[in-house]
Amino acid sequence: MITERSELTGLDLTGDRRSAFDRLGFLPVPDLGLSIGDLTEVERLLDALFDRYRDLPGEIAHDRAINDDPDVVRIPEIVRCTELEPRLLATRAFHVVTALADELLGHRSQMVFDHAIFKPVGAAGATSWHQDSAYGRDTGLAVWLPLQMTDVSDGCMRYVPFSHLGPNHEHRLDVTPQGHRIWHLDDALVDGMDPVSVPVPLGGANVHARKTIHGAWPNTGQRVRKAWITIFAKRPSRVQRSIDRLRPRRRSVDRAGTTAGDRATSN
Ligand SMILES: O=C(O)CCC(=O)C(=O)O
Repeated sequence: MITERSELTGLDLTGDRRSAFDRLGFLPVPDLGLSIGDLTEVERLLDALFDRYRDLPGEIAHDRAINDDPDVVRIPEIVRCTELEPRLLATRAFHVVTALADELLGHRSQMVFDHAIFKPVGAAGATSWHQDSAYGRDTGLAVWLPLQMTDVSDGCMRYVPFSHLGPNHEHRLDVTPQGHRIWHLDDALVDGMDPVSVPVPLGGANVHARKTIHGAWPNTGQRVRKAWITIFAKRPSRVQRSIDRLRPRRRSVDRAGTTAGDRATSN
């Protein structure tokens, strides 16, 4: 396995999963206890959404790459998959990732956003470096669940260890030819921060905190790199939920929990 740093060497993954996650800002979970059938169930539902990719509105289905060729989609993304396909919420995979989020947040969690990125074969696009906090709230976490074994050549995730303990960096904004807004950090800045690549075996996942700097390699492999990403925040208390219900409703809330007017709507 090729990695930029010899994988997680030198990083302390000891202790319970929550303390390792709090320390590093991300956590590889090599085995979620899911069966092939559990993963296939998610894949079947997401495949059906990606079959509709070209028919879905641009706010929902778009290319995350800066790409001038409308015939080639380099980093196809569909956001709010669970709203389009609520059966995802009934999958065993969803229950397992929710339990993982509860464990790592040390609190009952709720999913606040989800999206899927299916990187095609032969149209390699790297997911640019960013902190999810560039899109809104800086607390909570994302569970990155690939639907196949994912090595560097398939387009695995990359993280900067401990970056969740540092600042919210100023991001640059790119607007794709289709009008999709992408906040990103310069490669040169992040390359100097000693990032690590984190391949995932089939049935595993990676989790990262919203302030953790991350990106993903392009898919240069032989199969579509499919990943379902669910974003969780601590579930507010019953009292807080009642107060929230009394507040005037915000018109549209993005994956980060900020209103559409605050910032872009995509990680
Ligand atoms: O799946 C990918 O390529 C990147 C995912 C990511 O960066 C994110 O969910 O914020």
